[in-house]
Amino acid sequence: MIIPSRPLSAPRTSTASSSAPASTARTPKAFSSVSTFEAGAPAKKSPTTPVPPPQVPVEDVPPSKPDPRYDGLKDQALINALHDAVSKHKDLGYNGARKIIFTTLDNHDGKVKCVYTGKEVTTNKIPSSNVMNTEHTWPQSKGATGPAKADLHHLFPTDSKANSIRGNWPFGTVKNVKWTENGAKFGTDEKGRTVFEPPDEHKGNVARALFYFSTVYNKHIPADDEAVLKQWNTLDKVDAAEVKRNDAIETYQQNRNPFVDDASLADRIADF
Ligand SMILES: [Ca+2]
Repeated sequence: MIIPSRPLSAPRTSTASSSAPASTARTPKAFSSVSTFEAGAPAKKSPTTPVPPPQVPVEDVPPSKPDPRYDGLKDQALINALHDAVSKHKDLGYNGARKIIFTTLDNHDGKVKCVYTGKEVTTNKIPSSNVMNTEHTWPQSKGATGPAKADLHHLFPTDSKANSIRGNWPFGTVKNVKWTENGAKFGTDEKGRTVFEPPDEHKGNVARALFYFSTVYNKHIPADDEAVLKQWNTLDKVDAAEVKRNDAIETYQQNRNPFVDDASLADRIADF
């Protein structure tokens, strides 16, 4: 993969180990438990009627009950509690994760849709990478490696061209458009930063995926990115399809994205 020469997100200096490699590690906590299962997977919910992909946020889903484990917590204390609660999960392996995405998780009536462009492919297997790819919302080149490379909570099907255009650029609001398709945009923002902007209906999903990733894998989100993501978390609220996907992922890897279960958690964290 060609990696544009832009700085990696900085480590959280207050907690990063001085001996940590110059990567994005926030704490020295080893990610040692990823191949284990949480005991007692929760019961599956009843099947729900498939919902069409919303062009605008559908009727808001009532937030699930506040989780008592997070009562009264904010900032790093909340991050720590969330990490302890959800980081343990099954490592599906990258091929395993991709197979799930293209054959069941994001396969609806035999079709898989790009979350950026809306393009669809008809498939019952992992398609050619010339057609559709697996998007790492948190890029592999910025730390989505090992178990993180196969973590379904931040993986989505994307058209190969759009996947390539996004590359490992940060997300942001495009002002000067260099490429656009179906609401997805690539270009520069008002500060001149090169950024990628997903279509409105995927903006909140991106934000909540990155909040999850930051929390589970101890990665810092740069301030410029975080400001936009928090706006998107509010703009594109959790809908039934996102809840259903969170439920389905739990059946595969035995953990949930708590920022989908309760989108207000993100506002209690001043600095991811
Ligand atoms: Ca959405």
